[in-house]
Amino acid sequence: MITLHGFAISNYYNKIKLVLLEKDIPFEEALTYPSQDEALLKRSPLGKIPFIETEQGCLSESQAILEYLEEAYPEKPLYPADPFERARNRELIQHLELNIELIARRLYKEAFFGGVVSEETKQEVKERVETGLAGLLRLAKFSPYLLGSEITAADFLAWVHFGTFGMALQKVYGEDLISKHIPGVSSYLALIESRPHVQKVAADRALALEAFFKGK
Ligand SMILES: N[C@@H](CCC(=O)N[C@@H](CS)C(=O)NCC(=O)O)C(=O)O
Repeated sequence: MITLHGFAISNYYNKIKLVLLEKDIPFEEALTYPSQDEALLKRSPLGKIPFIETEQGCLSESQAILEYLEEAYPEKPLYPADPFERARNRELIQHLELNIELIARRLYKEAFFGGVVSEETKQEVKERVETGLAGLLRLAKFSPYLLGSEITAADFLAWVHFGTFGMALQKVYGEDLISKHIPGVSSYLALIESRPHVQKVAADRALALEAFFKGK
């Protein structure tokens, strides 16, 4: 049995949780917070979450975990069968995470953790996120899913990441930058949210966010 470590606010945690649910892989969740404790560093090299615990050992980095789950549990694939289409899926995922999520992440300190981000950083992040979103629109088809008529891994993580960085962008800039660059994104998100497993992850995230902001 796989144990998924992390907490339900984290987008990278929710990425793996949704993949596990959609692939029907049995797993249990363990509430684990990032830390620099030696015991945790042995399981996740930078003390980050998520990581999974398997019979063979621990594995961190959500994309490596996703690739592992696809290979070890091929019954319900989340990537297309064709090698080029698979690569397009990974291209979109990498674009979304490297060129949008990781940039927007620089705002999370202010958006979620009560810190302050400088005006200079806010300006730079806005420009780079807008460039990233414009690039996403060039890669994605929205027909109706990101890369065609079948739902794929890219859709599950796009839904997770849009939720988190969308919230941060809205809080910091008071503007829905995702809709500005990707018209029709709300009906796309509603389509993904019609799936029961997505609703489960959304409900768990909402509960965790409520508890988190109450504790602030
Ligand atoms: N590249 C990593 C990113 C994971 C990540 O950033 N996790 C955050 C929570 S969303 C974390 O553990 N942060 C604590 C830290 O940076 O020390 C992945 O894809 O799993």
